[in-house]
Order: sequence, then C-alpha cells, then structure tokens
Amino acid sequence: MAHKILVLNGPNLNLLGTREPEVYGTDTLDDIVGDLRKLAEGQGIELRDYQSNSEGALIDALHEARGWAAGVVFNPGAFTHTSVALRDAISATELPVVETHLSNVHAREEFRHHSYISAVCVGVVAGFGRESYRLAFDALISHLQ
Ligand code: CA2
Repeated sequence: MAHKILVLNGPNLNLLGTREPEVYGTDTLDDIVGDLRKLAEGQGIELRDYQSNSEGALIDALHEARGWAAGVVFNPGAFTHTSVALRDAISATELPVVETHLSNVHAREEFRHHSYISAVCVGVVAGFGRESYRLAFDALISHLQ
C-alpha cells in the first residue's frame, strides 16, 4: 500500500549540526531527512518534509497534512513542552503522529520531562539521535500496515 508521510520539524532544528554538537550531534537536518528519503524510496512511499520555527506554521502544516498524508513523524522541538495548540492540532487531524526526539528528554532538565503532545500521538521515540527518526519512521509504517 502506497503511503504519503510528512516529516515535520519544529524550532531551532534547522541549526542541527552547526551548534551544540555535544547534545544534538553533528548531523544536519538534511542528513536526517535524507536517511528517511532513502527508506521511503525503497518502499515506494512519498515523503514530504517541512521545518519551521513558528508554532502557527507547524499547526498549518498539520492541518494541510490532513488532506494528503497517512501519518506524521514529528519533532516539535521545545514546543513539545509548551504547546496546547499543537496538541489540539494533532487531535484535530486524527492522523497517526509519532513524537520524535533526538535527545532523551527524560534524562535532561525537568521542564523537558513533560510533553503536551505524547497523549495524542501513537507513540514516542527519544534518545537515539539520528536513529530516533528512522525508528519513528519504521514504527509509523508498521502502524499503518
Ligand atoms: O531532543 C530533541 O529532539 C528536542 O526536541 C530538541 C529541542 C528541545 O527543546 C527538546 O526538549 C528536545 C531543541 C532543538 C534545538 O536544536 C538545536 C540544534 C542545534 C543547536 C541548538 C539547538
């Protein structure tokens, strides 16, 4: 079955590979999305990706995804810990969303331990760096099959 998947990334993730390599590694967002593109191509899956530093633009992308995507791999960045609006947008789309984090948010500062979106996602992957995205993508495809 052919699927269309959105890979959505939130604030500051455009800086990956250029700052704080000790926390977020040296891979760029293009490297990470490139991994998923290869995986998707091998399975006949169409992948679209979008990154924004703006909460409203991420909400708009989720709303639009409702019209074309089968599911979403989503790293909401710091909005994970602040945004009721993103949670409501995920609920409204009724799409399966996999919450994805490079770092193990539970091993970091306490304010990162709570996620507003986990409860409306089909699952959460955190702590495996670049690999988190691959795991999330595979899990989403399994969920859809
Ligand atoms: O671990 C993750 O993927 C996070 O979603 C990353 C967010 C953070 O606020 C979440 O708690 C966990 C931060 C992304 C910032 O990315 C940067 C990349 C390079 C340099 C600075 C920030």
